[in-house]
Amino acid sequence: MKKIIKFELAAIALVVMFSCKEAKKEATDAASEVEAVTEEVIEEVMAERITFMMEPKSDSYVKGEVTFTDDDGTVTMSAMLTGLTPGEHAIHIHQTADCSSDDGKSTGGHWNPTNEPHGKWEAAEGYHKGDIGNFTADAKGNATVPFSTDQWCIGCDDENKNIVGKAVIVHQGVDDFTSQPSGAAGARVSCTGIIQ
Ligand SMILES: [Cu+2]
Ligand SMILES: [Zn+2]
Repeated sequence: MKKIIKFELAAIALVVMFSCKEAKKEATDAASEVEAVTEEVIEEVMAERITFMMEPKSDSYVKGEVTFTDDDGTVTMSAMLTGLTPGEHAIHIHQTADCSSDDGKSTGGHWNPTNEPHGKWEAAEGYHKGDIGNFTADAKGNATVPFSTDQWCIGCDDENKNIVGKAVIVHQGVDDFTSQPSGAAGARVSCTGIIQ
């Protein structure tokens, strides 16, 4: 909001500066330019963005930050994690935003509002809305996980899309995309609730 006020002040300042008659047209042009920039900033602020801290579970050291941004119907997730063992791990959205148990099982199973089998994201045989998949941690145990989809939303009325009230879980193991109901990905090593 600070930015918007600053732009409005700039607009007023510009109008005052160019108030003599010859400069009037110039002032109008400058003012409308400032107005356009202000509108752009407002749009940026309106884009829904929520960030959560992931906490270690199952005696792990895995923590980090996950951000969800809803930009015109496309939700982008960006997770930055540390404390992993190097190599591949699974990451899912589970059904309940409750990380209270030490093993992360308080989050329940995979978020699956459409009642499909567990699988690889967008597989023809079906997949859960929480089946994000696997990512790779580097030799230091760090990872960045990018993911984007128009099948999620942040706080909309469509319960088949709404990720609010669910949880993000990182696993010690790898999702095999075939074992039911959750890909046999092993212990839940990091957790956060998605709350608005
Ligand atoms: Cu999982
Ligand atoms: Zn699943």
